[in-house]
Amino acid sequence: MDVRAAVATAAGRPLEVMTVQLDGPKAFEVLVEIKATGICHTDEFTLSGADPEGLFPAILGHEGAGVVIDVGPGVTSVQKGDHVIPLYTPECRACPSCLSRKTNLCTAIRATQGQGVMPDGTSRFSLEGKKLHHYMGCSTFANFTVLPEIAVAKIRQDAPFDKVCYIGCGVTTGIGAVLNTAKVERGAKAIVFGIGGIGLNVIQGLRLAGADMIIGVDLNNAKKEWGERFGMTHFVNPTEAGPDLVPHLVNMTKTGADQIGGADFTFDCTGNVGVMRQALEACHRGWGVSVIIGVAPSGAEIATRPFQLVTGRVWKGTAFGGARGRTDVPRIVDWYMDGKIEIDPMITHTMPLSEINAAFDLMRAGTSIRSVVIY
Ligand code: NAD
Ligand code: 022
Ligand code: ZN
Repeated sequence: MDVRAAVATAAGRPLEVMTVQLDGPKAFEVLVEIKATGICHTDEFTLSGADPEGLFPAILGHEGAGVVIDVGPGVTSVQKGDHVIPLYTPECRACPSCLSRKTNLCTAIRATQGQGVMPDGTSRFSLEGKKLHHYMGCSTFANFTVLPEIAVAKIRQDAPFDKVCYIGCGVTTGIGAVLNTAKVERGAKAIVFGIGGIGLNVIQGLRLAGADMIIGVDLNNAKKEWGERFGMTHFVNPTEAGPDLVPHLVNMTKTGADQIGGADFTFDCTGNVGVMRQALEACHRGWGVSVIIGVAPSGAEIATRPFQLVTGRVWKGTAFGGARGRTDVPRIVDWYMDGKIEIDPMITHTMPLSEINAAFDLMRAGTSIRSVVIY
């Protein structure tokens, strides 16, 4: 069938909106009509050419929501008409990782997903007979896409696509990092580095978990108001705190009986390795946990003195907020529909597919929190 897609033709080039061909779903695959998609940093990372694993030509996009139009042989967990969110981290419930209960990093289709093809090794997308690559197993920058059955979360029918698409990446990553990865407890003191599309969701996750002190750190003073809107209690701009940002943050967390100071939990939502070090070192001696969410440039390395870990600080990372997509994503959609979490104010821009390149410009300029393409 013919579908409308924004094609990444080559690294460093704008997306080209055009008609491409899509084959129907094969065994254990589903055809989904994408109704809305968010634009996220990883799409830009790949489009720019900075991603050494980036493949071209490809149909990018990994933060979507839509409707099942058709299912291939063997599909049992979803049917035509179901509303779904594509999952770049699938959940097969049968691989050693899924069965371990210790990680959300399902390995069932990992190799082919990284190669930009479906689990049978072929692509469903083509342009004039030439193959187009899938992206992160999702390819939501097309109004129809084909996904493995294990890579869709079935959600309730009354959830608005143009909002819940954000649960396909940013919302789940931020809230999941707090609840699944850090396991933040009531009364905790936390520091969030980088108050963007991810950091704001970490902040609302911390509010949900009942954290007492939520310090936000960002170079951009405009983020103070944004953070406060979602539960941030204190704001620090590193350029105003001087060279001693870490001692400054540690001081802020000192309370009467405890004069050591340091946060119970910190989160890097910048992808900057210098910030990752600050986040670890701003943790409380003996028990502070620092979670890396930001994706650093390819080849980057993190450093700290071993003393920091020997004295009980813990460094962790998280992918998709540690969420098991088919299990956890429908629950997060319910939380949104029940008013437990907010999404609407974070979607600062919407546009039709024809204007998708403007969404990348807004993201590069730091003007948007989230842009959403509505098909
Ligand atoms: P964003 O651009 O919306 O926000 C980043 C924020 O960090 C901005 O407000 C910026 O001003 C701030 N910042 C930059 N440098 C800083 C510094 N030195 N100190 C303090 N603040 C600084 O980006 P986002 O959408 O929130 O994404 C953040 C990161 O999370 C990206 O690296 C993205 O790739 C990553 N991410 C990871 C996962 C995962 O599963 N691990 C999922 C989604 C996104
Ligand atoms: C999403 N991300 C950043 C912004 N939006 C993002 C990028 C990478 C990962 C998670 C979120 C990630 C962390 C660990 C892995 N990935 C490896 C998972 C594994 O090996 O099992 C990751 C993922 C997908 C892809 C590449 C890397 C891909 O499909 N190409 C989850
Ligand atoms: Zn993303």
